[in-house]
Amino acid sequence: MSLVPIMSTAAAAALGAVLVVSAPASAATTLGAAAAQSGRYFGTAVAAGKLNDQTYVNILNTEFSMVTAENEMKWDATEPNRGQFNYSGGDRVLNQAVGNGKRVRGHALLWHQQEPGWAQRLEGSDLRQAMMNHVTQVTTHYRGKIYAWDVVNEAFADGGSGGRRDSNLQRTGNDWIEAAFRAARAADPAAKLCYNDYNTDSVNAKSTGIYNMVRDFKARGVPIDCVGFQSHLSNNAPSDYQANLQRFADLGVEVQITELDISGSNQANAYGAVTRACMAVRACTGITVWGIRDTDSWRTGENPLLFNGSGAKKAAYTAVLDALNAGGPGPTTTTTTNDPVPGGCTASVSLNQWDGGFVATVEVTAGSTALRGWRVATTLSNGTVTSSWSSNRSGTSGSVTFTNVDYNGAVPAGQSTEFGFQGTGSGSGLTPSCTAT
Ligand code: 9MR
Repeated sequence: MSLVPIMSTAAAAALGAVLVVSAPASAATTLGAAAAQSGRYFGTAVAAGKLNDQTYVNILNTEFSMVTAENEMKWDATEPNRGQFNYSGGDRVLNQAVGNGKRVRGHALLWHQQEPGWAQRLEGSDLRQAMMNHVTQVTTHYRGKIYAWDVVNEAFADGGSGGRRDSNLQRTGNDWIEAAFRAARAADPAAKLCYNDYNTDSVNAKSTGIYNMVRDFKARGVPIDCVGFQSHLSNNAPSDYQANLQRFADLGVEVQITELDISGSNQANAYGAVTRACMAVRACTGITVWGIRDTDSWRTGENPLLFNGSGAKKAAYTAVLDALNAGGPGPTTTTTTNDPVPGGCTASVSLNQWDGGFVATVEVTAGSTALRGWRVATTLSNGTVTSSWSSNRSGTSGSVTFTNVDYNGAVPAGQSTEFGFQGTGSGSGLTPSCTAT
């Protein structure tokens, strides 16, 4: 038998007790603000062609803190002819987002669908060369502007094999995925690099195949930072949805829900469950829905989104907002398999600027856990680095990244180390961001 103590509000007040029966008064009223309370983002896919639709843009600007171009950064859009790049649609989506204080997920560098016709006709080493050039060119164009890239999209087969999908990309050799990640890292060291796929929302043969690839990449030092779970769902989130996210997180990568949409009469509950699962996994850094209104969805007639065709909030919206407001442990920075670094790090800069040149000194401070290594990403818009010290550097202007050298990677919890650089032009506007490695 169990005893359930029951006390009236009046009795509780008489005893000086405080009853909290509803969400905190500070509950946020938009998806982006609610997600930000735990250090996460809430995003949506955006179609450039809808940026003239006032209802669409109002919801976009009010509710979302991250944007993915629905089609405009794909291979067919960005390189319609070999070696001729067109960034008009992608830039439009990016500039609208950045201009309204949002960040951008890049989608997608290599995918067997939406290859331009000329690439579909290539095979072998010629195709491999074109693939790597594409990755390098596009990540260079967007260097320093992208929060995370879907470097490779949908490369694993459906069904029980757990293996790779056949495609002309795959036939260039099994190492095409790691080659793409390395090329992307070299061109934009500040962007997180993700593998993205669908039907991976539970522990199944396909997600396990990807899990094994990520584990192998981490073991061999292939630069992968995150795994995207598209989560095109019907009626329910799988019962092991959270456990599946967590097993990837335990490999030392971030996890992101990248293309969420859910059809069916249990939609609101399922949206709530997916959101709560992300909130319960520290390394789940954010959620993106694949469109704003039901009428914007690729799943015509299924009404799988958070706003109806008139732009009104649905029950699913409230379920998501409540789950975001309920909180959860904040996301971590990139962690390693056996030695997580949940404390992270911060970086601050002090600048000595004169007419035509500058010296910047950067202080790296460990969080609540000792650092074993660090990476500091900066954007230098109007200057050029001529030399640097106490760090390894990649880049001279635009996106410039510094990593520790062997003698200053280890920093005790709460303590600091310094590095610096000097250059010509202006060093103003530096906002360094630190990642524990
Ligand atoms: O939503 C996109 C739709 O407008 C395109 O016609 C389609 C082309 O294949 O791609 C859709 O987005 C896909 C995304 O890029 C990758 N995962 C599956 C998405 C839905 O098909």
